[in-house]
Amino acid sequence: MTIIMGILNVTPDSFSDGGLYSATDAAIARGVELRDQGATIVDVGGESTRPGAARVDPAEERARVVPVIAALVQEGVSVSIDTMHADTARAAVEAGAQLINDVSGGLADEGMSRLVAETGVHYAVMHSRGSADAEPGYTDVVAEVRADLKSRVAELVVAGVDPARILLDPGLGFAKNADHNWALLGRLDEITSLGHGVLIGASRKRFIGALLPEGSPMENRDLPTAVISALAARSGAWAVRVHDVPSTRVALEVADHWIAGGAR
Ligand code: PMM
Repeated sequence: MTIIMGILNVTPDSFSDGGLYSATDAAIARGVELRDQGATIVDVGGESTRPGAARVDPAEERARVVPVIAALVQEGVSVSIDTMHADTARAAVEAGAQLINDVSGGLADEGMSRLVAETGVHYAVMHSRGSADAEPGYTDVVAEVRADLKSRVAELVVAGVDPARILLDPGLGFAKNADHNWALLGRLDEITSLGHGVLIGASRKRFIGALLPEGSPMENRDLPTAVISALAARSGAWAVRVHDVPSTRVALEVADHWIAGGAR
C-alpha cells in the first residue's frame, strides 16, 4: 500500500500572523492535523525549494524546524526532515525525525552521506540536475534520471549507507519541464525497477496547474494531484508527498481496491 507523506512547510511566509512562536504553534497543529487526516509521515521543511526561492541560513532553518519536529514526535507523529543541510538533518534526527528527505540527493552537502551512514535513518534521494529551475536537455529523461539515481545509490553505498534505507524520487519539476514530468510518471516502472521505494512529489506543481483554467486557485490542483496519487499507487510508488491529505487518501483507497481486485 502506498503511504501518504504530508507536507509541512515551516517558512515564515506560510503563516499570515508572522512571529516565530505563533508560526511554530501553527505548524505543530497542522502536523498533527495531517497525521489525523491519514498522513503516515509528516515532511517538515524550513527552506523553500521552489524554483527561484531564496536560500535560508542553516541556523535559521534549524530554529524553524527543530521545535516543530520535537513537538510532533512527542505527539507520536512520524516525521521526515526536508533539507539539503547535514547539520539541519542531524538536529532533526536528534529531535526524532526518522527520514531525511534531500532534494539535492546528497550533492549539496558532502557531510550528508556520512550522517546518513552514521545514523542509519531512511534517506530519500531526489533527482535534480543543477538548480531547480535549470532545464537541461534530456535525450531520454526517464533513462537518464534512472541512470543518475542508480549512480547516486552506488556512491552512497560506497559511503557506507545501507541500500535498504534508500528511497528514490524522480524529482518532478526539478530541472524538468511538464513533458519530462509526464514521461517520468508514465514510465514509473523504470524507476521502481531499481528496487528501492519510490517517492512521488507532484502535489500542486506547475505542470498540474497547466491542466486547469488560467487563474485557478491552488486548491483546484488537489483533485489532479489525487488522481496522480492513485495512478502512482497503481505503478507501485512507496509514497506520495502531498499538501492535501484527505483527497489523496480517498484516491489511494480507490487504488488499493483496484489493485486488490486485480490480484484476486
Ligand atoms: N518537492 C518540493 C520539496 N521537496 N521533496 C521530494 N522528495 N520530492 C519533491 O518532489 C519535492 C520535495 C517542492 O514542493 P513544495 O514547495 O510544494 O514543498
